[in-house]
Amino acid sequence: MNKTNITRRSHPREGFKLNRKLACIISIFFLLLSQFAIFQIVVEFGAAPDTFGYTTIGASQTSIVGNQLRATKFTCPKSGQADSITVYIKSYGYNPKIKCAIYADNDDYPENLVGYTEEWTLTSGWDGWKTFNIVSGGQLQANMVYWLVYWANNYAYLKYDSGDSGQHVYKTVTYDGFPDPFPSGGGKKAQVYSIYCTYTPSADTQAPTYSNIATNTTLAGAVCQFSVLWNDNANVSGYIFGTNNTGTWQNETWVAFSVFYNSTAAWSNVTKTLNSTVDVRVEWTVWCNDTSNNWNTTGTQYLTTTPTGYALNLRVMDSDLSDAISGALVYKDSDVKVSDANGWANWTEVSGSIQIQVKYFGFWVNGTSIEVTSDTTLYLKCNLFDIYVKVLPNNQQGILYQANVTVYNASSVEGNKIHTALTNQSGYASLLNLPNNTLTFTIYGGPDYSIVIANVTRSVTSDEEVLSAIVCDQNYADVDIPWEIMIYVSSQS
Ligand SMILES: [Ca+2]
Ligand SMILES: [Ca+2]
Repeated sequence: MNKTNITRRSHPREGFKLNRKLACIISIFFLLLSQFAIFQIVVEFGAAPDTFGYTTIGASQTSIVGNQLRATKFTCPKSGQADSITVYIKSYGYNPKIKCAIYADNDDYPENLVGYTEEWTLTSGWDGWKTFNIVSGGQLQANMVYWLVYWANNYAYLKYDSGDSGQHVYKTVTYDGFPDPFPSGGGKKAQVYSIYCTYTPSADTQAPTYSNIATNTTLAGAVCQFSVLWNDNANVSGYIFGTNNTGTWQNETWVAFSVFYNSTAAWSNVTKTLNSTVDVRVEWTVWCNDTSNNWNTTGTQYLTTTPTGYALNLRVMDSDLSDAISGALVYKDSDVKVSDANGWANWTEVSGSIQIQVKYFGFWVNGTSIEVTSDTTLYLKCNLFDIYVKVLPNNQQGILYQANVTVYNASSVEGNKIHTALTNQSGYASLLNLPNNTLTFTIYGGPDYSIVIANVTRSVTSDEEVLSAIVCDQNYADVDIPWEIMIYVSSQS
């Protein structure tokens, strides 16, 4: 960054006050105009001179030999026309001819001559600022780097302070007409000299531009933010928001931007509660002016209000979708319902992204993310599997017929019971819809669940799975088992 001291001759606040008055007038216009009216309001502001350069009298001074170009680098913030160059000069006892110039920058070195001033002869005893009027050229571009150049044909003192590296360039050239381009090979110093340019900024005729037009909801009755990002070549000033959200078109009063996105841009963010009726076309428009009161508009934007939610009907099913599962815990985000006798868990007023999870006997058997944008019915295919398991007597000879095989999610107590089944004539028990986990299989030696003849765990991992056989080796000798088939069936072994 160059060390730059910019003096503002007009305070931006003055523009704001003026804009507020204008806003009142403009608002009345808007109330009278229909939303379809085309309008343009142009107000000319007198362009006040501005400066760029170093307007401070430097603490140090140095005698500058004649016939040497002395250039100091600055950035001009706005486009405009240079009026003059002002330098702090102190007499060294000579009366040199002096003039100034502006050079464009090329890679941190002065290059093309942009403009130059009248010539003046230093008077004896001079010690102060001297303004040289531009007599040729002087067109300036916003945010461009320029070199302000002092040139004399004999000694005088100049004032300076320490500056940025390479901010000052000196080059010996015999005093004459300004060279164009600036001769190469000059020396560099980290100094900033007391020299500045006074210029008249160009009138701003460019209207603001817009982007990022957005609304953050369409739900009827919801609080909605209407957003537009406005940008300008100079700066944005304020905006007017209009909408038919209430049923009739209404333009609000002009609002000055108070928080800026950057030095030339700001968001017009307006919050409204949307019309509570579904399927209403809500139209809206934003108008924005810049600090020179150039206007632009988004034109008519619109959204259509949507229902606040939808029906969400979930049916808990087993892995092959053949059985509906009742008694499962169905989570819709943190909200939970128990699936009914036909496996259903139903909600209303649902919208947006939903996380669904199903828990069955303490085990997660489904996890699904969905986006609800209309009435939705889903069958949840859960990890619930049908399995077969063979039950063998203690001697592993023959089979057990009508043995009670009961499956628990943990210890063998009634509250943990998932399913129960009796073995068939081949010694197999068929158990439906077990969660895919390690479960407890308990085989009882009587209908009252009083005598345990086997208690093992088996892992259920897939549908139609045949688990490893269970050998009933507990309390077996003590039990009178009426259903044991002692006939040895070779084909079953
Ligand atoms: Ca503008
Ligand atoms: Ca099944």
